[in-house]
Amino acid sequence: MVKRIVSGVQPSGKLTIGNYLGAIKSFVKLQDEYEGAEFFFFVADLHAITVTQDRLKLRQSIREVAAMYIACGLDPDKVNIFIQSEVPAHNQLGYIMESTAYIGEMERMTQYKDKRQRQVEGIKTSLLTYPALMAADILLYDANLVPIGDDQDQHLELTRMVGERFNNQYGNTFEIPKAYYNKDVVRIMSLADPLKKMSKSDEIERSFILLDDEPNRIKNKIGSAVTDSDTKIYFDKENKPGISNLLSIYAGFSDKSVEEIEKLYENKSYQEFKSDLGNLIVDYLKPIQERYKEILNSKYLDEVLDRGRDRAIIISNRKLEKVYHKVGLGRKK
Ligand code: AQP
Repeated sequence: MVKRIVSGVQPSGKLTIGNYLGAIKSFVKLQDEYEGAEFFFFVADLHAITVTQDRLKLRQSIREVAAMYIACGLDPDKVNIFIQSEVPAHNQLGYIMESTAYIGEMERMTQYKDKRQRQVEGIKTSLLTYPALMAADILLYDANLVPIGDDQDQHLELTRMVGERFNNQYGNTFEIPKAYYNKDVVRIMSLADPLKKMSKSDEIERSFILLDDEPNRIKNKIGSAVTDSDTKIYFDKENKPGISNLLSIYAGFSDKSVEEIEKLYENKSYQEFKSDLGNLIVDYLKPIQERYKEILNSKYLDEVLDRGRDRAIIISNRKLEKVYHKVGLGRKK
């Protein structure tokens, strides 16, 4: 039985349509699918500081991610929404996980290898060790289902491994989580370079569409998205990565399959396709953006985050106490 579901998004900038189609849309689906489960969706601010962040921007982004969760359809009456750094047990169990995992295991993570190459001013220790914190994020809640994108596979595998290692060494303590992949979800690629993932921290602004981008900006970004010289609209990731990416985005924002969309645009131009796609995204995001504006600076958002934090603290402290006891930390009570 699915008891608890946990996931988070880093506030390393404003959220993109990649974050929505790849993660938040699935969170909303899960919330409706697993009625009996308890949900913990957090803003992963501790993960964001594995690379340097501007403190004022970070603080703003934390609020923005939380508001976007709600605007996109997460219902605070059904799910717990909280900020990771406000629940100290994440860090505390993170350290225990660092003391369970081996350095070699961290060094093998491909995200670490990729991200370290992009660091010009030195690599922070936490960029290496954050998978231990991620293991803690999940194991603290005995989550048995974790919605992730395929880029997080390796981290979830590590979580399972350190959880099992701890259980073997100290006796059964943690539920070992399973990944939840939404089969409809594909990786959304950069509009400027369709061979690269769309990322909120990309320096090229036209490479991503933000969930709170103005309508004209959205249309312009789609209009200027890199495509290929051939003029036909069909899905071929290898030879037509630009158009294939736009087809995936179209499918994500409509209830149509890629095949249906291909048919619809069989004899139409790129221009017509892009113009329709721009309008589709604008219309889809309109109610989300309206709700987002209402919530962002509201007391309601703080109430939701307080409530989520309080519940997360109760559950996570219970687990942490058990873990400390098993490891032999502190005084015997
Ligand atoms: N382009 C994408 N396509 C599909 N899914 C995506 N996700 C992110 N980008 C895409 C999914 O969003 C969830 C939360 O991601 P995150 O913000 O915690 O980390 P990330 O994957 O590193 O996202 P970004 O936007 O690329 O952030 P930066 O630029 O800071 O590294 C994850 O489930 C992810 O799969």
